[in-house]
Amino acid sequence: LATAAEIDTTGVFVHLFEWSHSDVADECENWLGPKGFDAVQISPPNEHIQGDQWWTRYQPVTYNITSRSGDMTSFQDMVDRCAAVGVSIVADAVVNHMAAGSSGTGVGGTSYSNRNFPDYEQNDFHHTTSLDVNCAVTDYTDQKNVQECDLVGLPDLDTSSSKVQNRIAQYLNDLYDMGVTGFRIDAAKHQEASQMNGYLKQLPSDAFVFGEVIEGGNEAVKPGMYEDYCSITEFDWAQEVAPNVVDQGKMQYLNTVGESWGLESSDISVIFTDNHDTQRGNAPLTYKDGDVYKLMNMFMVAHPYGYPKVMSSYYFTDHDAGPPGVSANANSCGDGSSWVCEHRWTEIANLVNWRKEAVKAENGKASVNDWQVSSDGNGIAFSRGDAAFVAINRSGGDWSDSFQTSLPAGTYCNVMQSDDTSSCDTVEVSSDGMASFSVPSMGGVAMHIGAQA
Ligand code: AAO
Repeated sequence: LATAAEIDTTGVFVHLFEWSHSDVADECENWLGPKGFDAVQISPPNEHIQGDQWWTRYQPVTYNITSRSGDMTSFQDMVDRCAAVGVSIVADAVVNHMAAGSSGTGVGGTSYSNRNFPDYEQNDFHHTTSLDVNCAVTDYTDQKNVQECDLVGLPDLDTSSSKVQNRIAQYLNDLYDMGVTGFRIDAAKHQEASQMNGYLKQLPSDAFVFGEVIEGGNEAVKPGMYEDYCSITEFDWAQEVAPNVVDQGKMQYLNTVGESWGLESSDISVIFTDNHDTQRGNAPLTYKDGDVYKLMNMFMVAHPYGYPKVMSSYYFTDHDAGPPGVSANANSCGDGSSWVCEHRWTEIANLVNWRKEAVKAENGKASVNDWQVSSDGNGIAFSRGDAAFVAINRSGGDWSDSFQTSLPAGTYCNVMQSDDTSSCDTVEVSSDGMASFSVPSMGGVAMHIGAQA
């Protein structure tokens, strides 16, 4: 049994979308470990259909560990090397359905035919008039339609069956035994919650699980139905927060973001500015929006609500386009044509250890204090306990002020610029906690007790 740290949902994790196992392993050692990231969500590691599109990964053929990201050996090497630097692996588990179509061959060479796979026969899938036919998900106001029909033509596993539950549990436990401690349950909304629990309850209790359940107005299936069994994706966080970052003068309203905004409870909510679907759909902001996007990520990582997941993308214009054919570690991050690597943007990356110091000092009681707002409502500043302070400025001009912090007197790195204590730009905090500095337009200033010059 490989060892990996239990996932700490007060931290921050990153989705390295479509990264290869060997690139993820390098990134853990070179970047994610030192910057304090808690975990990496990887693309589905199991055998999928052939093809260049990114979404081939969401059509399983077997649960063998072989995929565009690499084989079993590279997978185990990644899990071990990440665990060694304190970074856990969250596997994207595609277990609601199998591959579509009348026949095909997976990337590992396994053949399948219509609703027939090595692990499942036609009777293991939901069906209607005959074993090889099923209805389509068409009506989100009807729970049975959502959970027993096929999502975009993908054969829907009958999760009421104990055979199916046990096979899924076996797959997830195999991953756990290899050192994977977290799971994203893809299309969890399309499985009845207690049936999903039929396999989740077979996992060790320290596994971190979150279900992909998109809240939709007037829909029959709600995130709340899953909360007894796992954490959930809180898609509304981005929808509610983004207008306050995009529109002028509204940053000032962000201090109360959380349950009072109608969001699910903080301790079970995974939040993100965008994900691999919404960045190709209705995400309010993505990497394509530049600085405004960066500001929203800064707020996400600094503010205590939810378990933040940083999206790390590749450049795309074509919705279906698969990942670039070069390694993310061949100096291709941020080159404008291959990997975007949002998680390496200084202001996002250096706030991860900032959040860690804040959480450590808060002792389980998340707090936003010293809330300060600029005169135009575009600038916000706050402390987290007495360990961390941040100022974020969304206006077109710099914001110069004297700020109240709760930090002990000292000389701190402005970690938005650099966390290198031997060369960073510094901020002086006096014995009454006051500090005078200028917050750059469309940027920020941040200090924490772990980075003192
Ligand atoms: C591909 C082809 C298809 C082909 C199929 C089979 O594209 O043309 O039929 O193969 O051959 C991914 C791709 C699919 C791809 C699939 C398999 O996105 O295009 O199909 O791989 O290769 C629903 C589900 C949610 C799902 C989402 C895409 O509830 O679980 O659709 N996401 C996951 C993955 C995703 C993946 C799959 C599932 C399948 O993250 O990458 O698909 O494994 C409303 C509903 C949501 C619904 C959306 C989209 O959302 O509430 O439940 O998600 O619509 O249909 C506002 C509203 C909100 C609304 C949202 C989006 O926020 O409040 O209600 O807007 O419009």
